[in-house]
Amino acid sequence: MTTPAAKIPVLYNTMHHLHAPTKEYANGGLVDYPEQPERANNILTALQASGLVKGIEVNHPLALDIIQAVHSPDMVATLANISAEVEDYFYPAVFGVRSTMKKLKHSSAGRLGYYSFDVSAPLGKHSFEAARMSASLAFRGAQMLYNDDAQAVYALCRPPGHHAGRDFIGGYCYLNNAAIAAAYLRTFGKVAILDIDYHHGNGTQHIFWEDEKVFFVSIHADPDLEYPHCNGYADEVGAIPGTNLNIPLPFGTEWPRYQQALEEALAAIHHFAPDYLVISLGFDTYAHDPIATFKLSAEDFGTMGRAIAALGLATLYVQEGGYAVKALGQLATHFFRGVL
Ligand code: SP5
Ligand code: ZN
Repeated sequence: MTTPAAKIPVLYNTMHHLHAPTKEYANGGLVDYPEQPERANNILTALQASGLVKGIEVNHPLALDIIQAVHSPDMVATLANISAEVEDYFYPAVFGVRSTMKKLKHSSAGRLGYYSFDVSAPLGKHSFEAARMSASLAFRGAQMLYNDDAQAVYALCRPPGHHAGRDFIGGYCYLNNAAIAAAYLRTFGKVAILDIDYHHGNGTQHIFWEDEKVFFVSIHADPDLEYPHCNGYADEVGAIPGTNLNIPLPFGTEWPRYQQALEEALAAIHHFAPDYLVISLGFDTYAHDPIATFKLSAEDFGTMGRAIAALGLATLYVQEGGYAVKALGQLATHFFRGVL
């Protein structure tokens, strides 16, 4: 094996441990919360051992005005306030019908439900701080790309972000890390976002729906069958047609079909000719993911990394989902070996 030319900076912070819900609601009962702190630990440990990366700890909480460039200021304030006040995890349960409400009132239960689209993003005492630090990693990565510090940077974000829209949270996501990075980079040029998480990135799509400088492309399980159900269909092409591309795939998709979709996505990105590329990187397309159905192998992630890097673009990799907790280190190692 040859020695890699340059190590990939991996941006991390350990305070995500303080955000650790234990249960989520599913089908009439409670099940273990899949989005656990061990996910990020295992990835970092394996990457450090691989010699492929250079770890950089980021400790700077992201300025609120940078978050508010992407998210509704009232939502950000609501999440911060509720998070600071709660003792145990607070779950949304009443989803006010927006069109019937004159004004959003003070009630925390009313407010959290108003800003939630599902029941899987509970707020604990440190959830907002953790989400804010997670966003800070992605933002720092974007700055590093702009400053030409590296051609590829990995933000090891947790909690994930791609289900969070301008004014909604859900799907284990609070602040849209990839979107915050892309919104910064878009001030310097055109940005493509490629979302390869198993689930459609409905939040990211929402944030850039009307933005012709940001091309959002997502490969994911068909929302007719899979979460988030309401978005991710192929006919969602953006307010300006051609600025949004959804490639939904059937349950059980294996590598040959996935690779076709990836080639289609990469060709569309090449045609858009962006100055920067942001990857919403989910490992839940893995064959043994406990909540998903695709059938990719660890080696396939290496091929994927190589294909993305072959575009030759300055690229920020932002961690999203992936719940085969023990395998994540191995998957990330394959992926970034492919990138290098
Ligand atoms: C960031 C991210 O990957 N969020 C995903 C949130 C998905 N939550 C709902 C999953 C429901 C899927 N049900 C599958 C049952 C498998 N036993
Ligand atoms: Zn996912």
